[in-house]
Formats: sequence, C-alpha cells, structure tokens
Amino acid sequence: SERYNARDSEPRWQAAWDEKAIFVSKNDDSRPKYYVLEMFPYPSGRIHIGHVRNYTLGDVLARFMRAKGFNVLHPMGWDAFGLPAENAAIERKVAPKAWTYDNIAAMKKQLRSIGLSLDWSREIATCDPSYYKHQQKMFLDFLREGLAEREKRKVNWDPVDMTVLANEQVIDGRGWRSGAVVEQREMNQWVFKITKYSQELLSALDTLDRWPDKVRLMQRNWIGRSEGLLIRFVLDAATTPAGESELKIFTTRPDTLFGAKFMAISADHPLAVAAAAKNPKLAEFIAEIKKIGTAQEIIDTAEKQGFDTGIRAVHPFDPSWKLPVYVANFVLMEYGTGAIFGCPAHDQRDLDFVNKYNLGNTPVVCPEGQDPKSFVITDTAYDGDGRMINSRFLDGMTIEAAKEEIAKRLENEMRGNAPVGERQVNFRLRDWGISRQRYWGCPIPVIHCPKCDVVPVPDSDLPVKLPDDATFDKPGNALDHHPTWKHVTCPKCGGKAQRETDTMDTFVDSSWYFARFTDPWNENAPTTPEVANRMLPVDQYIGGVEHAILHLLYSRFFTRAMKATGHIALDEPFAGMFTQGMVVHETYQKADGTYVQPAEVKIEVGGNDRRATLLATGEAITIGPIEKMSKSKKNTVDPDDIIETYGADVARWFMLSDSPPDRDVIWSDERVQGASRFVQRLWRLVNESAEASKGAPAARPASFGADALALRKAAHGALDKVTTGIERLHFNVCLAHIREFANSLSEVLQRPGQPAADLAPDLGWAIREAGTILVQLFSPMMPHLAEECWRVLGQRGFVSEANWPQIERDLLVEDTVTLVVQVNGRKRGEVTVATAAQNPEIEAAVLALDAVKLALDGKPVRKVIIVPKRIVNVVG
Ligand code: ANZ
Ligand code: ZN
Repeated sequence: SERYNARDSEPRWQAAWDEKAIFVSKNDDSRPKYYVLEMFPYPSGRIHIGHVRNYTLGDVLARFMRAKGFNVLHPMGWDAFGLPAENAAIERKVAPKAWTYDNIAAMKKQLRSIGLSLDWSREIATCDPSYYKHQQKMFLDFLREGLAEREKRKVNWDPVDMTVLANEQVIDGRGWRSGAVVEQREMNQWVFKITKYSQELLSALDTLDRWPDKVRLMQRNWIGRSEGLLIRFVLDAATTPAGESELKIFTTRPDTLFGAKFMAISADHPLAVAAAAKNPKLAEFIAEIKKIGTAQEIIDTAEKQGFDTGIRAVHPFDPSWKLPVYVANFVLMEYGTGAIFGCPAHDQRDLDFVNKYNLGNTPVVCPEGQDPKSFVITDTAYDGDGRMINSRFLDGMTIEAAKEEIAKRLENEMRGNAPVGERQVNFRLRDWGISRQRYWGCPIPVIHCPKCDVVPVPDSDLPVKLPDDATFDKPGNALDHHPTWKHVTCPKCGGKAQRETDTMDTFVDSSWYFARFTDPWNENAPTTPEVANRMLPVDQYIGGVEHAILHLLYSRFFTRAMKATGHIALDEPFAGMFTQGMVVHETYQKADGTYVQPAEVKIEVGGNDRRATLLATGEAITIGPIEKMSKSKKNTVDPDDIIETYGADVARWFMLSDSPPDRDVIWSDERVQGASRFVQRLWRLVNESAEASKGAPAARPASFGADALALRKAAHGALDKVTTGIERLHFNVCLAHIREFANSLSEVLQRPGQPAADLAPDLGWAIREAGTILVQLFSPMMPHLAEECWRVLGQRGFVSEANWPQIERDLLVEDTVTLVVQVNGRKRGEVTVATAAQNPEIEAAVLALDAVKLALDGKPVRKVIIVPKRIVNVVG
C-alpha cells in the first residue's frame, strides 16, 4: 500500500464530517448528555500551540463519550471583547469589530484544520449584539435583585490605557497590558455583589470533587475566610483629637493581646484623617505612603513604614497600659476595620515594624518543649503552636483556649450599650468591580438623568449597541468621545440624559457563555431554563491554570446570580475541571544574546552532548533553558506549519504522548517526527491486517486456538486500559497501551510461514477484530487516519460515529497473582505480585513484609521455597 497522505486525507474527512453534521448535538436528544468544554479563545488572530493542546484534550474526550453513546455537547465560540481590538484600531486604523471578525474567520479555519469534533451550529461571539443583549438583560436583573450596585471606590487607574484595572490585573504595581505604574483614584464604579456569596462559594468547593485540589485551594485562599474578634480599644482622651474616643480593631489572634506593642491604622482611617488635620508632618507622611497604592503585592513587598500619631490606646485588660497608635503603610482600609493591634513576637510584619521603630517584643506563645525563660524572638516571628506565657490569666493555656477566653471576657464586658468584644467572620474577597472605561466591551445599560439619577434602560430598548463609527484618535474611552452616542432622552422623565459610557469587564462575557451554548438560538432570553438545567453542568471543563481563580470564581458567582434571577436552577457550572500544562520549548541564543527561532538552528547530538549552530552561518548558538513558548524568546512553533508538514493527527498524537496532560510538555521536533513515523506504521499495519483477514469468516468462530486467543487477549486488554485511561484523562498512558498493542498485532502479522491464504480461520477472524479495535482505540486521538483506516477495513459510515467496542471481560488477562506467605510452615500473610514476576522479585517482596520480619524475629533466612502461583515458604 502507498504511504498515508495526511494532506490529502485530512481536509477530505473534515469536509465529510461537516457535510453530515455529525458533531451537531440536538437538545431533544434522549440519550444521556455529556458536556465537554474547553475555555474559549480570545480571537487574537492566530491559534497558538497551547490551543492545539487544550482543544485536543477536550476532543479526545468528546469523541470517546460520543462513541460510548452519550449526547455530547462540544461547542466553540469567541471571547471577543477586549483591549487588543482597540489597540489594533489605534495602531492600524482598522475598526475593532472588523479586526475581531477577521481574526475569528482566520482562527476558525485553523481550528477546523485540527479536526476537532465541534458543534459549530452553536458558535457564539461575545461581541455580537445577539449575545451581549442578554448580558445587558441580566445586568438589569442583577440590579433589581441587589446583585449589581453603583459604588464609590478606590480603583487602580492605568494612566496609559486610561482605564480601571482589577487588582489581579495589576502586576507588581503595573498595568498587566500597558506596563504603566498604576495610580489610585476614587471613582463611581459598577460592582457585582460577589461577596453576598462568600461563604457559599467557599463551602461549595468541598462538593467539587472532580476539581484539582490545587485549584480549590487557590479559590479558598482567594476567598480568604478568617474568624476573629472585633475589639473596641478606648483612646486616651488627653492624646486624642476631639470627637474621637475609641478605636475598633479586627484580630484573628486575640490570644496575643498581652504581647501587643503598638496599634496601627490605615492612612485612610477616619482617625488618621482627624489626626492629620492637626499635624502637617503626619499629613505629609500619609500623602507619601498613599502613592504606593493598594495592590496587594506592593503592600506585601514594600518596606514597613509608620508614623506615631501621638495618640495612645488603652489596653482592654489594663487601664494603665498605653499603646502608641501609628499610621502604617501595611494596614488596608478595605479589610476588617482598617486598624490593628500589633504583636511583633508572633507576626512577621509587626516584628519588622517594631525592629525599625525600636518598640521591642514580648513572646506570649511558647513552643512545646521550649523553656519560656530562654525563648527570645529577634528577627523571625513565631507563628506556630504552643502554650501561653507572659499573659496573666491566660498563662498555660493553648492558643485555642486563650482565644476563647479573651472572646468570652470581652463579649461579656459592656461599654456604653455595646460589648467591648464581638466575634466576627471576615472574607478577603471583594465585590467585583466591572466598570471599564473602554469602547470594545458590553455597554452597561443604564442612563444617567440629572433629575432621576440612574435609570435602567427599558428591556424593550435592549440591546444598547456599540456605535460602529467610533474614533480612536485620542486616548480614553471612545464611547465618551463619540459625538452623539451617549446623548439620549431619559426613559423616565423624557428630559436630556446621558448613557453610561462604561462597558463591562470582559470577564463578565466569559462568566456565562457555557450556559448560552445550551440554547444559543433563544432570542428572547439568555437561557431556556428547561434546556440549560438539563444540559448543565459542564461535565468536563478544560483550560489553563492561569484562570484557576478569577474566571472560575466569577463563573461560579454568575451561575448563582442567574439562579437568583430565574435563568437557571443550579449553583455550580463545572462538575469536572481539568487544568492542562503548557507547551514549552528550549531557547536558542546567539553570542550577542539575541534569540533565534528553533527553525533557524541545527542541533547535533554526540553522546550526552547537544551542540547547536545557526543554519545560515554556522555560528555557535547557546542552548538555553526550557521555557513557556513566547514571542519574545522566539521559542514558538506555529501550528499551521506543523499541520502543513505533518498533518493534524501527528500534532494531536504528539501533544498527547509525552507527558500527563496536566504537566508541561516539551516540544521536540524529533518526537514529532517519531509520531509521524508511527502514523505510517499504523497505516501499514491496518492495511496488512485487512489483507491477512480477507478470507476469514464473517461469523465469529466457535472456538479460538492459542495464537488467536493470545491476540484477542491483547486486543481486549488494550481496549480495557485505553477505556479507563481516557475516562481518567490519562491520555499519555493510553497512547503507550495503543503502541504496545500495535506491536502485538504486528508480531502476529510478521510471523513467518503464515501466508494469508493458509491462515487458520480463527486467527484470521481475530486479526480482523484486532485491526478494528486498534483503529477505534486511536480514533479519538487521530480521527482522520482512523477514518481512512476504517474504509480499508471495509467498514461503512464514519468511525467517528461508531459505537465504542464492547470489552469481553473474560479475555482480560489476570496480570497479578496472590500467593500465601508462610514462615516455617505457618501462614503469616499474603503477597500479590505480577504474574510475570521472577523468583528473586517475589522473594524480595515477601521478605519486606512486616509480618515476615516479625515472625523471623531477627533470625537469618536459610531458604525461600516458592511453589509457583500458590505458596512462598520462608525457612528461618
Ligand atoms: C493581632 C495579631 C497578632 C494578628 C498576631 C496576627 C498575628 P487574616 O488571617 O488575613 O484575616 N489585620 C487585620 N486587619 C488588617 C488590615 N486592614 N490591614 C492589614 N492587616 C490587618 O489576618 C488577620 C490579621 O491581619 C489580624 O490579626 C490583624 O493582625 C491583621 F500574632 O491581630 B492580627
Ligand atoms: Zn429623568
């Protein structure tokens, strides 16, 4: 037979699948549903190799579940709003809409060339009014339900992109896209009230047992629940500005109260403002520390700084004990009460602070086994377990008991008509600010009227469409600059009013697209609840770990908010979550440090040495570390090139083969070529099996000889392992089993003295069965090759539509055996070893058993007698 020609075969099968619409899923399908979703792409213009990996993983699962008889929903769409479209408009004078849709067209073509089993009939683009219309409707629903609000907020302002950034979009104090130093500004912002669900979003993580533990942990930390105590400290009147009399703090460590050395308040705290009014030096200090902003990273890394206000606070358990009140740069107004007491011995930040201002420290928790007298703290705070010391009535207690004791005493002590202490649960999670001062986003459907204030756009006026004729010749929000767009009449009073020109954070767009996919045809509502409730949750969601916090948390919130507003009836959108690793590649550098592309480099391997030279000039190239593919390091490979050279199946096979899908995979040309050779090998193998089994009976023989039976065992063994492997997403393991099985089949076909004509009928039948199973096993990974092979085997229809083969369980070889273990003739236990295990291996396993060691009681082993498959007797 001829070589397999992917370039000819792949487009042909893609067209055939399309024509028969075999991947289109129907909502009235009565089979059980299975929803596979990969995170939809941003239409940047080109697919990158990470996409190929992401979509291949999902595609294998989708194809497999389809073969298993599920009504598989596997849709695709475009996360199409965002800044790059506006940047393109500025740089290339092309309208954001045109740029985006051109990119979508180009990328769709690329996605098709990968051979993905996608249901394109459900394609959505979030920038399309037919999509964002429903998002606007939900915004108004949320507004009515108190889940959306307008709020004055301190925000991160990117002075280059001229927009507000979420905290997560500020990296090391700079805008994630512009790289500009971010400023703090007070602005009116629209927020979604995600904090209404803090506890629920936290608790429900326990039910998501098909999510990676690390992702759940990241979400837990992000939500950041802490249980603590609010304590009202009395301020010493002689030192305190008029009108102020107490300071309320939040602490999670009330047990450390006797180790307190100072109080600290945020620069925005009312007490700081009051004190600064009388103290210009303090006002200056406050202005200075406010410059560094509120981004968490900055606060964590900046040097601790404080200013003594001169105010003194009274210790709640000792009226004569006065603590200095500082304004400090590490206390945030947005958390707790914006004020703390500092206990340096047991908190690193506090320790750094007192060491700078010479306030000293007193340890109050002593580790078990340590002599309290010799327990001193210098540079490292102790935050571990132990017993209370230096703490009067708490001495000797555990931390937990001491916390409880303080809480009880302060709860029961009244000052005025309120208790001095009050238990409180705090969350780190903040409400989600969704206002962006950008053109290319979903318009927020409200109108500002000088008389009526904020007026929702009536449902009948939705969508509020973006104008197509915006201009981008000056910085800032093009909606704001537009000559007419924002000028409207108030729907309430009919007077002159203005549209809101903020658009929504693009994370809003991606927080519900999975629900829209269930019925993208509904023009009247975001979802058809009956359908959405049936098709959701997504059974398997697949994407990068970089979205482990925000996108997933926002989607979880949105699902709850959609439930509260009647669009859906479930809480959790993603039953299974999988985070795939990256595609990485080594880097190549010239002597002058500039990077060069892999394609420009020649690699020579000699022993353990790899040498690289530049193809064009022969100059030496330094092989650098393996890193995430990036344009700046030039270590990228272009999916189009790979598909053009080797075909999509090879790219898919390579992506799945080398490492478990949750780990990084190292791109290697050699291994891609290996995958390419394997494709040809499978092709020959299937052709040879078809040839060899040509004369075999159609009906299953009544009995099978040893050779046929061995082959059938190999086939069903592989089937079994690949089936469970795919279910567990252990794709690399599946591929190894497929290779092994191909070897077994190939051995049978190459056995000398077996010309096809003389082949025993049972063996011929078994070869045909093996060939068929082999093709089905690799069909989820290499669907084009599989279709071509399916025809060679004389099968009709598409392998993509065939049912997954039935496993014959009685053919599954026992591959372990359990032996009774005796010591001096008495049974001491059992050992399970591989059937193929040799005596030394069995002996080692037996002697390692605790029961055997115990029975031997230190005596040397004289002899080990092994009765194959039954008993091991140790003589000592
Ligand atoms: C005294 C103390 C002693 C504290 C000690 C810790 C250790 P989590 O767990 O994150 O909730 N804190 C409270 N409000 C703060 C604010 N607005 N800005 C900065 N820090 C603040 O942290 C709670 C702890 O963080 C609180 O407990 C408080 O310091 C500090 F050995 O109180 B602690
Ligand atoms: Zn009005």
